[in-house]
Amino acid sequence: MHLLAGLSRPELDVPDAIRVGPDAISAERLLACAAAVAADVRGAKAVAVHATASLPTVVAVVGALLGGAAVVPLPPDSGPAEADHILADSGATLLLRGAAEPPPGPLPVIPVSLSRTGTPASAAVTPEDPALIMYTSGTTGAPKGVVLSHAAVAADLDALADAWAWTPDDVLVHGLPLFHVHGLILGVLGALRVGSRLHHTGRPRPDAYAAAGGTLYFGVPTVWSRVSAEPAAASALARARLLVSGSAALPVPVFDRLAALTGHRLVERYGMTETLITVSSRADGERRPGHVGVPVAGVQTRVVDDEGRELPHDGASIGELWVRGPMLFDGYLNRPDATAAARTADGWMRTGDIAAIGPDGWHRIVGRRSTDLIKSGGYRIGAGEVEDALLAHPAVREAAVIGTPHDDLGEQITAYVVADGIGEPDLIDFVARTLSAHKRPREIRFVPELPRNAMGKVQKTLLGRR
Ligand code: MCA
Ligand code: AMP
Repeated sequence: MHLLAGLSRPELDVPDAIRVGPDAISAERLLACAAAVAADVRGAKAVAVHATASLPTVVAVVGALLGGAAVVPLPPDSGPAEADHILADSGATLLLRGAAEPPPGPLPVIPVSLSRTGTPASAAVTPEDPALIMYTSGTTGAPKGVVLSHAAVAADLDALADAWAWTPDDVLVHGLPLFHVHGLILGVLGALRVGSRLHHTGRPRPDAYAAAGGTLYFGVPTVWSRVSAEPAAASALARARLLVSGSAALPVPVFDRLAALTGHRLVERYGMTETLITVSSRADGERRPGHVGVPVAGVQTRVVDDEGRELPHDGASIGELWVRGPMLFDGYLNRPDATAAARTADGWMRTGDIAAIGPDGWHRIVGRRSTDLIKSGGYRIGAGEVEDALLAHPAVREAAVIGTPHDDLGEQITAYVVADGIGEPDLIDFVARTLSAHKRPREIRFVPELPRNAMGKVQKTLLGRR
């Protein structure tokens, strides 16, 4: 079955089947617009998509997939170095983008519009072919390209449709960015595979969620926290069928407030770019605050100690979570070393998350192994990348970046910097010119020196206390 099989469902045969912000389109029209893109990309192995939250982005992604090219979503606010890295590393040969702002850049640009159509004809793709290459931060260095096959994406979306009883009768609502797994793979390709209508609200604002009148809602914990702070918006969601949270830990008080305001106990699910979504609570099952649920169809999980020995599923033994299943990535593009380090020979992904599994199979995520991966507003940010951006400023002598607790964002990026003659706003601006907006430090604490151990390594665990 084609990845986007749901596009032929009669439920999508309406003029506003797929809405993004102010623009809406029927599935038939989407296929016709995407066909023009598919003809343009035919023969290309990978194409980049300037992934604004807009309908042309959806047309570009569908067109590229139908044309047999792997999609490389480019965050629209990427800094110049970030964008150059993604374009060069991915091997993308074309850049697809809405017609509005033709950019300078290294690649030929294909303008994508809602008025140009072609004749639908899918290229021959096999399930093993790459569907997407998603760039994601590691603890150090530039983001790595996560290669996800058509088969992996299809397996995950089918497992989620099963877990969430997601059908063509649903109307999916969210306002998440279209360059990550959550907003793009689950939030767009999921709807187009299941055949449910999609209403993307442009931004994930509580009032927009309330006005959309959907049945199935996606959000990161920051979004749900903001909804829970607006009782009028929250109560409008009482009419929905299912509210789903993911990408970071959902605080128990937010779960409780939403239950009181909406009557819904949120479904929480867990995943990562490299594995897609592997664990979730179910539409037809219990919802347990502070827990992320049970493995979705086809997934095996285990927790292991530092030597890789499996720990008992007793709810108390805490170790690294490993996952295995048909939705896992093929590897990091051009990085066999990093792929080998992340995965065992028999196919387990070492997630880097610390978890406990109960005797009933319920998973609880306790934290991360490394302090160098930060989750802020649901975005994954590598400390090393931000440190490199800070150190590029001539006034900065040393820099160490950590995540510190933040009521709204879960964690905020806090930088400890040894520098002469520069202030906080100027340094934050400097980073913002190099990296995407969400990678900017929220706070810079200037210190005379960084705490180091006898080997000279910065002791980040001591930093949060300063
Ligand atoms: C931000 N601002 C700043 C700074 N940082 N200003 C000065 N200094 C800073 N350091 C500005 C912003 O530009 C914005 O301005 C305003 O402050 C508010 O920013 P913020 O608090 O960040 O809120 P926001 O812009 O409303 O964004 C919150 C958000 C966003 C909507 C929740 O973080 C978001 O879209 N997160 C989703 C991330 C996601 O999709 N992750 C999925 C990864 P202005 O208002 O002027 O713009 S995939 C994944 O994790 C897996 C597979 C999974 O499990 O799903
Ligand atoms: P990303 O690659 O951006 O998808 O980030 C993946 C990481 O997000 C995981 O390794 C977890 O640390 C975190 N994550 C995703 N979902 C959850 C959740 N429900 N609870 C706690 N952490 C989560």
